Amino acid sequence: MDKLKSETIFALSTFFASSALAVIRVSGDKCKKVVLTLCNLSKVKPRHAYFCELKDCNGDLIDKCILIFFKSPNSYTGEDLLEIQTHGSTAIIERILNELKTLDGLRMAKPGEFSLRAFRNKKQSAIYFEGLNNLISAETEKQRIIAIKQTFGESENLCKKWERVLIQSLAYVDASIEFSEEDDVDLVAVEENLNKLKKEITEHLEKTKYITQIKLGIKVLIFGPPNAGKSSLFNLLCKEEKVIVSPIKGTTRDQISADISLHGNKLTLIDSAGIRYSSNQIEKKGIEKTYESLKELQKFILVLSPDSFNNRNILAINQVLTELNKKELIIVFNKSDLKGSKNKFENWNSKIKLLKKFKQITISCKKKGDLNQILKKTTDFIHKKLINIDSLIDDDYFFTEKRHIECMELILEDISNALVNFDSLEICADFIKEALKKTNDFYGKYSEDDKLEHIFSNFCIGK
Ligand SMILES: Nc1nc2c(ncn2[C@@H]2O[C@H](COP(=O)(O)OP(=O)(O)OP(=O)(O)O)[C@@H](O)[C@H]2O)c(=O)[nH]1
Ligand SMILES: [Mg+2]
Repeated sequence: MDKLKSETIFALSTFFASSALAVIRVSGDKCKKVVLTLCNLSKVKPRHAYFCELKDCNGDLIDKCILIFFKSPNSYTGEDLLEIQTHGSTAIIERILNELKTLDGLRMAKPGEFSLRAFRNKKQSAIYFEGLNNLISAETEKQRIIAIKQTFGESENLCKKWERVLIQSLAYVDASIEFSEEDDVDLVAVEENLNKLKKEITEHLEKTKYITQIKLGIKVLIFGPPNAGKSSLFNLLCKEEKVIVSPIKGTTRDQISADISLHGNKLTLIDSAGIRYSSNQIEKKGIEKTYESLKELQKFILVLSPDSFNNRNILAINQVLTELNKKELIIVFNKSDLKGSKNKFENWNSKIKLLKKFKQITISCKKKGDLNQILKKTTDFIHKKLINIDSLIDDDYFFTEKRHIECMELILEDISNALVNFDSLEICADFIKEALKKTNDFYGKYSEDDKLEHIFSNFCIGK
């Protein structure tokens, strides 16, 4: 800890690319030395913008910059902090970073290290910094709204509300233990409040689990009869010829997956072996995998084509749809360029009544013309009808991290134990105390060092 404190760190806080401006941050005791060495200023007033020359150790001009000094503890990190705003060329940035590296006692910051130092200096809670990290990486309006709640207090207020219920419950239980002769303490209300709290935290836990899973990537299986164009659609969405496409039925034998970004959402797209009876051992295994994924996953794209309309395929697809229950599915009618395709698509719909339950789109992966347009039409459709995460996020989302899930699970366990032991008030009180300790974990108050480093290592460098 002391060693960390004695080291002054620096990093580029803006993007490493050509832009109008770049901001380099320096944090630690050596800030004033940097000001003197690079800018030849022997004194700097805190929170004043200085327009000055930035020179290397030979006295050659690197760039002119704006320099702002924040004196400890009134800075982002709580340490002396320097912000150097220069022109944003990669050459200038690199030159300054190299110059800083040569100064004694200075080193490049690790990802999230500025925030970690701020946290250690008790500037803000862990939820605040996690929110800030989410705010920086927010790609959609809903993500920004959740991040704002975390950064500017709403999520923390919710934890504090939970904390208050626990403190109050503990006070009543303690009072009841101490004054066991008297009937004044309303234990029924305490039990009711604890039950309400359990219900509320459980709801937040479920939502958070859902949202974190989505953040990691939504798995979408492309399935359908052989030769319908599943791999062609997969390649179209990946924007590259990732997998083999051929007129031979059973070309795809194993599952192949690729991560793609669809309207800012991470998707793991899986191409699969076409569903049919096959005597080929390898293909058979591939088809088994398709069936397993149909059981495991939640979101699917069914690809059908005019030339795959036959009794065998109708039977197989009908069976799959019957077993899908409430899972989410969209249908892509592919090969619309083939003659008579419209009739064949109608035939699919009339032979398998269940198909009409699902949203459908007609495309051609091979149509001559603007593939970009087809891609846009298809991705818009997938986003709207299968993926649209933003529509799943209501105003009631406050948490996003795996760490938050762990905290909530532990608190819930203690509350459940407290409730189970409501007849033995001493034991009940102990569990409420435990739950209270764990609410502190939400703010990161009692987190061990390595746990903290883990939280902050997800941040970008320079934050
Ligand atoms: N006319 C036409 N042909 C297409 C279209 N999409 C794919 N094809 C062709 O249909 C054949 C099968 O395409 P694939 O993408 O390999 O089909 P698949 O469903 O992955 O087939 P398997 O892996 O064998 O199950 C290939 O010859 C493709 O070029 C389309 O929109 N129109
Ligand atoms: Mg294929």
